[in-house]
Amino acid sequence: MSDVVPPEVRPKPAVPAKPPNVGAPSPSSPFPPQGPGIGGGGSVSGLPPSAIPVPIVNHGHSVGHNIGHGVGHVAGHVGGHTAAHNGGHGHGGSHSSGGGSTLLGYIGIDTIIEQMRKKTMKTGFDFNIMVVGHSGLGKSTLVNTLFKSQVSRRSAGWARDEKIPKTVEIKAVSHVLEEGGVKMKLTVVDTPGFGDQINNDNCWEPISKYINEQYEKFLKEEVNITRKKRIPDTRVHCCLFFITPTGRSLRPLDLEFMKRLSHSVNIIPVIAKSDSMTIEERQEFKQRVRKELEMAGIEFYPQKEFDEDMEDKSDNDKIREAMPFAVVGSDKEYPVNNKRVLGRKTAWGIVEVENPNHCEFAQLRDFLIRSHLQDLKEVTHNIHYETYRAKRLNANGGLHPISSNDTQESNL
Ligand SMILES: Nc1nc2c(ncn2[C@@H]2O[C@H](COP(=O)(O)OP(=O)(O)O)[C@@H](O)[C@H]2O)c(=O)[nH]1
Ligand SMILES: [Mg+2]
Repeated sequence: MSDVVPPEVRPKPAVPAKPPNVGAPSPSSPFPPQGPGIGGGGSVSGLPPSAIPVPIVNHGHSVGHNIGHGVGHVAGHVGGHTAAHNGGHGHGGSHSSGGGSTLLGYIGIDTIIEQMRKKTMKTGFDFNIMVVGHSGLGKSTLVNTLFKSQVSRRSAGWARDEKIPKTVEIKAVSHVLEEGGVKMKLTVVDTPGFGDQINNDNCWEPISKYINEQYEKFLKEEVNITRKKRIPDTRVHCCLFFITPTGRSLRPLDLEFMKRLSHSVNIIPVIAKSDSMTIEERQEFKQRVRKELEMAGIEFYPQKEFDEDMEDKSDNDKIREAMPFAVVGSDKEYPVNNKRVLGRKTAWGIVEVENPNHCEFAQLRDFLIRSHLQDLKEVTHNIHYETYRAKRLNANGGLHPISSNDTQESNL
C-alpha cells in the first residue's frame, strides 16, 4: 500500500458521515487528498442544494449546507445559545429585502447557516477526549498519534519526540487546530493505567471524579450571576476505553468500569495494540467483545436509545457493528514509498497506523471528528451533563451556591 490512505478512499470518511450533526464536510466534499483534518477546509465548494438561489448572503463565501449546518450547531452549543437565539438578530430578514432580489417571498431564513458559521469561526469550540484502560496498552501513544496524524499535521508546533514516560496522573494535553477558518481546541485527557494495584476496589473513582469535576465547573459557570458569554467547556465528550487484545473474555474489572462510567460519559471501546492479532482473531474478538458488552448491559456510544430517526439508526447500526475499533498507535514516522507515514516498524514490515488496510485508527479518528463530533458534544450536554445537573441541583435543594468540596462528596 503506497499511500497513507489511498486517494480514492480519502474523500469519504471511513465511517458513514452524519452530515446534519457534523462540523465536517459531506462525504461528497472535495477534500484535498492529504488533509482531511478536522473537516471544513475543503468543503467550500459544496453549494446549498436549495431550490431558491440565495440572492446576496454570501459575503464572498460560498459555503455548503453541510459545513454550515454542522458549524452552526457548534456555535449554538458552545455559546450556550440555541439556534433560535442565534437567529434572533434579525439579519436574515434584512438580507432578503436588500440586494434588489426579484424572488418574491424570500425571507432569508437560510442565511442563518452563514450567520452561525461566522459565529463559530469567531468563537471556535472545544472537543475533549479521554483515554482510559490498563497500563501499557498504548494510551499515551495513541494521544500522540491523534495529534501527529492528519488531524493536526498541517498545524504547526507539534514536535514531541521524546520517549513517552509512564503516566502517573490525569493530564490534559490541548492543541488548537484550525481548518477553513474554524478553530477547534482538541484536548486529550491521558490517565494512568487503572487496575495496577493489588486491591483494585474503586479504581474507577479518580476518573469518575475528574469527569464530574468538569461537569461541576460548567455548572458553576452556568449558575453564576455574572455568567460568561462563552463557558469554557472542559467536559469529557468521549472516553476511549482500551481493551487488552487477549482474544479472550473481557476482564470483570473492565466490565465493571465501563458499566459505571457509561452513565456519566460516552464510552467508546477500542481494541488496543491490534497489530498483535491476525485478521481472523481480530474479527472474532470484536464480535466477542460486542456480545459481552451486550450481555453485561453496557451501552457504549452511539447509544441505541439516542438514535433520532431511521437514518440515524441505520448509520449508527453500521458503526456499532464495526466497533470496537481495533487500533494501533505510534508517534514515529517512517518512509513508505517516498512518503513519511506514522507506523510501527517490525522485523516483518511497517504497520501503517493511518492505513485502513492495516488497522482501524483512521476509522476511529473519522468517527470521532468528521462524523460524530457534534453528536458527541450534544449527548454529553443534553444527557450526561443534564443528568449530573439535575441530581446536583436536587441534592442541593435548588440553585444554591456550590462549595468546591461538593464534587467529591456527592459522588454522582
Ligand atoms: N505493538 C504495539 N505496541 C504499542 C502500541 N501502542 C503503544 N505501544 C507500545 O506499548 C508501550 C506502552 O505504551 P504507552 O503509550 O506508554 O501505554 P499506556 O500505559 O497505556 O499509556 C510502549 O512501548 C509503546 O511503544 C500498539 O498499537 N501496538
Ligand atoms: Mg500512559
